[in-house]
Amino acid sequence: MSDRFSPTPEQKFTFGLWTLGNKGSDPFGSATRPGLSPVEIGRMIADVGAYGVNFHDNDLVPIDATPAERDQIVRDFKKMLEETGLKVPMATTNLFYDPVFKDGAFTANDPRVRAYAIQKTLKAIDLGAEFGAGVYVFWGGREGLETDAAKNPAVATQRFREAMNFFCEYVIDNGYGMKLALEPKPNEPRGDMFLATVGHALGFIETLDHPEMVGVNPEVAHEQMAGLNFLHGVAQAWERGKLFHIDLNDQYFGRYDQDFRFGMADIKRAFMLVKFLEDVNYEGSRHFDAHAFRTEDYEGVKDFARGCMRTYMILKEKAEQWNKDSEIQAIIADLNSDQDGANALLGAYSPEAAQKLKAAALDRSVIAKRGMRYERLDQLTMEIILGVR
Ligand code: GCO
Ligand code: MN
Ligand code: MN
Repeated sequence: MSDRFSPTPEQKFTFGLWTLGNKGSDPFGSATRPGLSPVEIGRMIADVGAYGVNFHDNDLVPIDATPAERDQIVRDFKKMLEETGLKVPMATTNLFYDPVFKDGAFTANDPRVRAYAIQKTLKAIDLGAEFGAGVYVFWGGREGLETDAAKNPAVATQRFREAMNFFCEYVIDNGYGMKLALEPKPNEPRGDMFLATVGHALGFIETLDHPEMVGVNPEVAHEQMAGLNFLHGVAQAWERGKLFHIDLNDQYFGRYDQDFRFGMADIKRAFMLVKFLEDVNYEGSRHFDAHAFRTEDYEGVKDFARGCMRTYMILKEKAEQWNKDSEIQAIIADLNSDQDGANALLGAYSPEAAQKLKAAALDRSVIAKRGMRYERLDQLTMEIILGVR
């Protein structure tokens, strides 16, 4: 059944092979769903109406594949892409699963591990380029520690920087035209991970040799795990042209890494996020980095995937309603109105501007008496979300 909440290509909804292909295993139990081949997962992603599929190198090509096996897998996957029309907007490296990465990849203490991690990533970048991926994601899954005795975090930052500089030059050298996106996460699987939040990553990027090539891939759950306001990180990245990609899912604070269906846990935050992305015309992929409950079979996995996109589309419509709501807009206009011409006192510094500002009559007790009407604004927002307005 297709209706006005069905996925559209403009939204660039994507799923990773590892998301719909998730077999339901967790630290306490084994898989509850049979494994599928990359081609089968790709077909399922196309089936639910998504725009594209992303992968880690080893989601597609097993870590121990021979060159001949690799080539056959790549051919089969390309055929599936042609048949389904799916795109591959993003690719990434698995630098967390194999035991060699138990102490990290680019920030591991053993230089052999660092060299292997960079080697693996170079090959994975080639693989991504072969599929036309425009964004290459770096999630430092094992970049961290359990004890601060293990590593000097300043040295870890330097090692991370050296690796990212290497990849930028490699991408330039090969004319791949890719953008690189760092995906921060505060913890899990490591006790603490480096570049823990969007803010850490944005600060780090400015220290690279090619900051213009590197942005972020923020994930809802990762900021919410840390108790942060995800939208604020997203907005700060977007405002500097650094929002290259986004991982949508959901998460309750104070829990394990849940990877829930988008919008499931905190509908109001999901609404404000969709509103932001649509209001600013965010043009990147809307990637769902989540997976179905362990209780589901593959029909349930499809319900999960359709649910992610459908909730997004519903919230998009509600955001349009919010933007057109005359009472809401009147409150917003009033909140930002230039009471007593104070706008003229603001702006860039000059000696004159400073003089004028120092001389201005700004009566703080009068100003402080004003009610802001945020209670009404929030209730109106709630009523739109709840569907009664
Ligand atoms: C996680 C991460 C990963 C990454 C993926 C892409 O919490 O496990 O979100 O799913 O997004 O590895 O690099
Ligand atoms: Mn995650
Ligand atoms: Mn992610």
